[in-house]
Amino acid sequence: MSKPVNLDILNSGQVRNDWSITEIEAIYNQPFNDLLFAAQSIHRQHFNPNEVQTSTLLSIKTGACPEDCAYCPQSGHYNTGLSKEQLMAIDEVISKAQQAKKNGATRFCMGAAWRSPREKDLSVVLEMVKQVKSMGLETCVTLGMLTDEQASQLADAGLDYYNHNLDTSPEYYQQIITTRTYENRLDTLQNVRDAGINVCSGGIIGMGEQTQDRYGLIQQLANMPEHPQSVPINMLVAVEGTPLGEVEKLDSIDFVRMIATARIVMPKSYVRLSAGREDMNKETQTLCFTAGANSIFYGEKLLTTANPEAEADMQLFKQLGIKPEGSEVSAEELTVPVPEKKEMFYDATQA
Ligand code: SAM
Ligand code: DTB
Ligand code: SF4
Repeated sequence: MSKPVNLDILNSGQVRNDWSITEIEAIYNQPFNDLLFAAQSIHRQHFNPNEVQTSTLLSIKTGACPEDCAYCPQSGHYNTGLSKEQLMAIDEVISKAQQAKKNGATRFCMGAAWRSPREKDLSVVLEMVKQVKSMGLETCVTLGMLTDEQASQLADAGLDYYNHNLDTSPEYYQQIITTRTYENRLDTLQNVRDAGINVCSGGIIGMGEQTQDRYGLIQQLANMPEHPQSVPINMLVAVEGTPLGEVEKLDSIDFVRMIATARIVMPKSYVRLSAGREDMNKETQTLCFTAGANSIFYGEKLLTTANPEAEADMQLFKQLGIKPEGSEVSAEELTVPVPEKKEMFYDATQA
């Protein structure tokens, strides 16, 4: 029989790497107001509660990915109407990074639909990292699996963060991806950590998983040798043509519970309210900030799907008195002009 849990101790904000499923389950399922109070109290011990970090995403190589991730519009295994693109030119990436900086983002994240980078592609990405960093932006890339050698090359180029998600629990994982294993993912994260790069790792909820799988994902992240410095919690963006295109929509309270649980068990990590905001009202997003989310993807596009307009985010920040972290200007001063015509891009959810 497992030990009875003491919620006061679990909610106290100790930094631990030995969380049991029973403990995580107890945190996640406690009365909502207690959960929010604990998460917000812990959040305040380590962060300014009125600041949110802003990262802008760019897909530098889109589509035709050899992996079969069931949620992903970019997998070559499914027909989502997305056309295959070449690796973007360095100049184009730099001009997107300049725009992101002008709009107030402090981190620029570049994503590529690869199983793992080929040497000649990696050398181009290394140059992108160097140039984006020299503009005074933090850098993040997500390129699939990495060897230790590749991780060292990225570290030498000055990369700040590497994003590689565990996505779900080890048990549910087999239902979602068959072309690479959970172990492969943990190995890549180990290589990134060993190279001294900050780890950005989280997952997706709303993929038809049981709540048990959410506890399992949190347990895997929180019991790593070091908590990931950044933990993106994505709500599935259901894309027609993928195996998860028709999955039932997640309840927003469950999403907030997940954010709060991540905050409580990983007190010092940035918890990112990630994909899925386009489908959330401002009240749900506000609850996520109260629950300890302190990072967002900022800018009208994620990788291939839509994200709220920068203007709408700044409007919400102003209403809430939130300042974009590290930005030289407050949300009050920051005005992002709404483009007359929204820049045209392929939105995989609108195929
Ligand atoms: N190919 C690389 C990889 O998988 O490591 C990098 C890009 S991949 C798109 C980055 C992450 O985006 C995935 O691990 C997944 O967690 C998230 N993601 C992809 N499609 C999504 C969707 N439809 N809804 C929510 N999150 C998604
Ligand atoms: C993460 O956890 N979420 C981002 C980022 N890391 C790379 C990606 C979300 C992708 C959503 C679907 C799309 O736009 O293609
Ligand atoms: Fe490829 Fe990454 Fe999409 Fe999986 S999540 S199909 S690895 S781009």
